[in-house]
Amino acid sequence: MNTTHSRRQFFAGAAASVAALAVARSALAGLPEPVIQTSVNTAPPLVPNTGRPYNPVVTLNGWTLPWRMNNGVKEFHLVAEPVVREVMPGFKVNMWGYNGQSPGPTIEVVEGDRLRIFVTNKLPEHTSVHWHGQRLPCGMDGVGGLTQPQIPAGKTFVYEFEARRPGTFMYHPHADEMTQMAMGMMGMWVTHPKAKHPHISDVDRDFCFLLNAFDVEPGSKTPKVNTMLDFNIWCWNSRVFPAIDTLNVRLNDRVRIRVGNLTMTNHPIHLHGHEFLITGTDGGPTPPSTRWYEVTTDVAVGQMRQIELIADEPGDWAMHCHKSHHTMNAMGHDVPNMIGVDHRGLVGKIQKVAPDYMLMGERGMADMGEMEMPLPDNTAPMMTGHGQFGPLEMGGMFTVFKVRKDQKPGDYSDPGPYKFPEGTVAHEWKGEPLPAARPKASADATPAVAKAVKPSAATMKH
Ligand SMILES: [Cu+2]
Repeated sequence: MNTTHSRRQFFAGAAASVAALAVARSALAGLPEPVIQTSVNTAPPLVPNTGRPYNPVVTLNGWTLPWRMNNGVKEFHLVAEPVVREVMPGFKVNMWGYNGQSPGPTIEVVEGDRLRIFVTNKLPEHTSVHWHGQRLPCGMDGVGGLTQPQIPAGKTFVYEFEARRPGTFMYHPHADEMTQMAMGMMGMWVTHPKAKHPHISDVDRDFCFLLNAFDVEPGSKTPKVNTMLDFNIWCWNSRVFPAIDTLNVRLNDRVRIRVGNLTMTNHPIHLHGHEFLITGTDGGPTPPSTRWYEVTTDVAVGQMRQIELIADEPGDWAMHCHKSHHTMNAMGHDVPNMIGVDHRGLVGKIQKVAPDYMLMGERGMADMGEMEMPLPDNTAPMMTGHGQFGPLEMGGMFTVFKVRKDQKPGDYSDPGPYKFPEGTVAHEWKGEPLPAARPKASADATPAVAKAVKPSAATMKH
């Protein structure tokens, strides 16, 4: 992180604290002080020092909301408000979120906890909070109009319920949902088991993040909220590669990763180098007899998935959505196929009249990762990121699962690039050229498959 960036964070932080103070002094006397987060970095796990103990999660590029205990009730204070989220350095988006960030903070509680959650609405319109997946009294379910009056702008509502079952959950508005979710209003919720649970294992590392997506025209700062499918910024916790923090673990750690999907499409989440089990879904922990190993799991819209694995292969393992359009950033969709066309020098001229114009390279698209073509202000390059061997040509929903022998227990910091043991990296073959194996040409040029499926006169009669 460079100095300019830190300074910007400092000023943003100062402004946010002033805003929080102003609220605390007036309308919110008696409520828990709202905690505002100014950093986009992954916060260390929040080890509970009040309430019942549990093994905390780590939220990628996020944090856990602190609480206070009040006569045996855990009290949280969420503030729904406009925020500016740094999606990647140099690319800031006007979003709506909670307590200074989108997504909002992760809420972590223990099965059986009695909860009181104050929600202050600092948005320009009404809102509500739906506690996605929870068992709770119907009037606490947060569906504006159906189960409660909307929370008007400027007002604070209170939700009270008990965390009845352990698992991975989410929260989001059930009020002007299309707008408010397209603007980034959402958060994760983890309910830890109150005692040893037969279907929940103790893990060494427990990560969580949300899949979310935005439609931000290159050069603009505010998402378009009417978009149904054609999003161009594919995020994990409102960040895109290479600005999504890596998941850093110690060799042989048991690792749990919780993923929730609040985009408008499904995301097959793929991990390299390891098989994993689905140990939890929306409905809670899965019975072990229902589990099988996979390397990709599809997370459908509105779903949560918990995957679990032993990280027993050291290395820098890619972890990403397997839809290739979701591992690139803005401008990936409208470019024509220019393979074979020489267009050198054209892009700069065309961008003068059409700032978001980009061309696919004449040899494929890899040039775009390498050259970091000139971009309009405030957007994310379509294919970017550099590894120790060169450009990655990625973006969007992509990060790295880093498994290291010497990563200390409890240390979540990035260990840097993997040191590959000598002789274990794919490399150029410098020996004799090998003869290329080709199918033998025959006099009859019809491919074998076409021949096999060609219906015979006999079968056509039926
Ligand atoms: Cu995807």
